Amino acid sequence: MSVGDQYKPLTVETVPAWLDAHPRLRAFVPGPSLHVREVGDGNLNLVFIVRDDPARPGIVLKQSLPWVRVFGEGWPLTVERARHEADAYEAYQAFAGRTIPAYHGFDPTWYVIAMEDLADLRVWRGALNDGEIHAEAAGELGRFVARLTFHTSEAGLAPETKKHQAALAINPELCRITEDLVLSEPYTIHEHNWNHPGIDPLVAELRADPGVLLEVATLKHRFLTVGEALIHGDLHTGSVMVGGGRTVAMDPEFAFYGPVGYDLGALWANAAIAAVRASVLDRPAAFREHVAGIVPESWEAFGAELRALWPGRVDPFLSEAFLERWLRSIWTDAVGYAATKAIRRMVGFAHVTDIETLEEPARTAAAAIVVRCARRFLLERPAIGGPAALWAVVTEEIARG
Ligand code: SR1
Ligand code: MG
Repeated sequence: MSVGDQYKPLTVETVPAWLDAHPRLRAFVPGPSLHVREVGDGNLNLVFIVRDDPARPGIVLKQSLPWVRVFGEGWPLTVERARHEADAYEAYQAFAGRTIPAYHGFDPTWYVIAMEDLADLRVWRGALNDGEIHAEAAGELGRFVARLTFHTSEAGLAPETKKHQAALAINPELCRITEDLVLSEPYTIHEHNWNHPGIDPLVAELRADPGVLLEVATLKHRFLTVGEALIHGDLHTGSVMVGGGRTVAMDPEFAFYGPVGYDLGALWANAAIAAVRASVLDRPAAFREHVAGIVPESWEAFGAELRALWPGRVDPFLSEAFLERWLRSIWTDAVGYAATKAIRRMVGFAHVTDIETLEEPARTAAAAIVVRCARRFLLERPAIGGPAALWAVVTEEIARG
């Protein structure tokens, strides 16, 4: 979809006039002069923090560009992703409470979403990179995924309603990014891919392993065909903000009706990556235990919340026993997607600061450990029955160095 004539990328200079033309949003920052900072550090969009007093929260404006920000105009990407993000926030508002930013509206001409300025919070990836402990984050995210699982699936919606919601939420261009960048390209020779030369042999082995390729094809097929709930679609630690006891999931521009395990897998891949970083940096034991708790705490909170919500399901035929079976299926998916989300960050287009800010030789050593963990997640999935077994793989591979 091309942008209209009135669309222009905002700049720190043009944001004040844009806000003046949006009085309802300007009311969040009523002072006479505005301080605007562009703080987008993701791969795709512009993000502005706007304040009338630099010391007090104001408003955040996020605008999609008609291309991939980190690549440039040579990689076009639909601006409609902002609409998908806005729609996801609207849907999540009904049950997510303060685990999403307060959502203030969407401008469909400029593809701008307005939301809460999460002033005292920081991106969880950066906090983990710095060795900060945010004890509540994993549990909050597990509960958030459980709530979206319940309230946007046939558990919480009449089947007709769910089908209409799913139709409105189709997000083919953003899904295609995932299908390509996460679930295909890393396993092929592709110009988007890169890795540290020290892991070339591991990468070659991965790409030549029929068992790996079959698992990834299966996961890709499930991503293409399974529409369980309105998943976030990109729930890595860079899509989460933490601070002051609050945990906020943001950036749901990849949201669509997909497999729930994809969201948990995204979180767990990044927990494994954070654990490997913590190990090569020899972080204190308390921090390493905190990171080791992310998978069990999120999984337990997810299961507990979904079980607590289940008596309120709209279709009693979806029994308690069915829920237990569904939880097993979500677990199995999540382990597989954790593998693919970890591998894409070591081998594919978009890498992560957890690893890339390490000095050599730690950087290459860390990437190798992550790839070995992820390969085992894929191949040993049937034997990885719970968080302890999953984390045992991480611990063993870290110990191998
Ligand atoms: C083109 S880079 C795309 C990646 O950035 C987002 O954060 C998603 O993870 C996506 O795969
Ligand atoms: Mg993002």
